[in-house]
Amino acid sequence: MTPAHAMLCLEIVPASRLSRLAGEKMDAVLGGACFSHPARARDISDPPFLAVDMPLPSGEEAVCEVWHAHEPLQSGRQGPIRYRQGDTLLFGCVSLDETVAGVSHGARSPLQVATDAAYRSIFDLLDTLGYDAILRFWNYFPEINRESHDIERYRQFNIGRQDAFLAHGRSVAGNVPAACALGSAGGALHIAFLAARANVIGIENPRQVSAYDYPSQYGPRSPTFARAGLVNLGGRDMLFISGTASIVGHQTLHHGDIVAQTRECLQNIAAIVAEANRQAPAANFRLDELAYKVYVRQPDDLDTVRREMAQFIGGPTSAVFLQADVCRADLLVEIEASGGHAIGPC
Ligand code: 3EB
Repeated sequence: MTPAHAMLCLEIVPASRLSRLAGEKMDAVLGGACFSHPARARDISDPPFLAVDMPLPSGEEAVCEVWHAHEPLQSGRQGPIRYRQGDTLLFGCVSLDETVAGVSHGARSPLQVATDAAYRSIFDLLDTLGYDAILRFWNYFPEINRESHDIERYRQFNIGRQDAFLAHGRSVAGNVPAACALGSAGGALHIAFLAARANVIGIENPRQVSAYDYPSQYGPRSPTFARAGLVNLGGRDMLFISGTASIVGHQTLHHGDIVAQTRECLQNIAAIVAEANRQAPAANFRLDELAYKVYVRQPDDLDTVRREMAQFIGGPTSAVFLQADVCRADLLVEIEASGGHAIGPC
């Protein structure tokens, strides 16, 4: 039986409308993230929202993704984390300034130190409050492809993240959380996360080597994320698909070809959806019923990506388009998606 209300609902709204959400409507908001360039001064701290410096296609207003929960909620803070929780769900976010985090830590770069500290704080919080399942991490920080301290910043991030997983006795392969990691236009290291008192299953993509098994040519530590997370909340199967790129096996395909990279991303998402449906046959996830977030490296490619997506997916879809650097210099586009929850208006 399908419940009358999904426990979780994702709504995309212009930032100007978020500030006007009040009272009862805001009570049901878990939190979210707003994207604009430059990042707006944060005018909302409860519920917890990230303010990420990330350009939109020209002319578009600042946009927010807003997670609503259909259960009573209360807000809190622990260390650097702002969060809002119900009996089942928790959304949290943390913004750490590398320049502060990185004071005199020897060989470890400021980004690695900040990432390690942020993830340890998150795991402390989830352990304290008893949320077993992490449905999704979103990671944003500037200059993701720049090299410093003799190593690319994305790789510094991967070391800090994996160290925090290990420090908390968490597995760094197999059943790990879904995630994305994108280069913002500036500002702090921002991490948002959605967790639940539930069981989440990590889904892998048969077309790709699992990221946690990437060979060392991509950095001294493999990235700690699964291709997707599958969870049942309130009787509904939900799927959180990680950032997905033009990678087959462990290699980037279609250098410099935005059309082919977009199609390869979508083939990968289709393969992940098929794998999720194999593990949860009743779910029947469909490409044209997912909510998408699309990160494009070069603004001039936005229209091409939009067109390829419409052609591949067909039907009406919810999609947010952003300009961001992707975590390998040769990747031009990355697409994430989720489904099974309600899609707004919530
Ligand atoms: C990839 O498949 C592309 O480090 O958390 C996608 C999703 C990517 C998540 C992460 C990185 C991450 O390797 C990059």
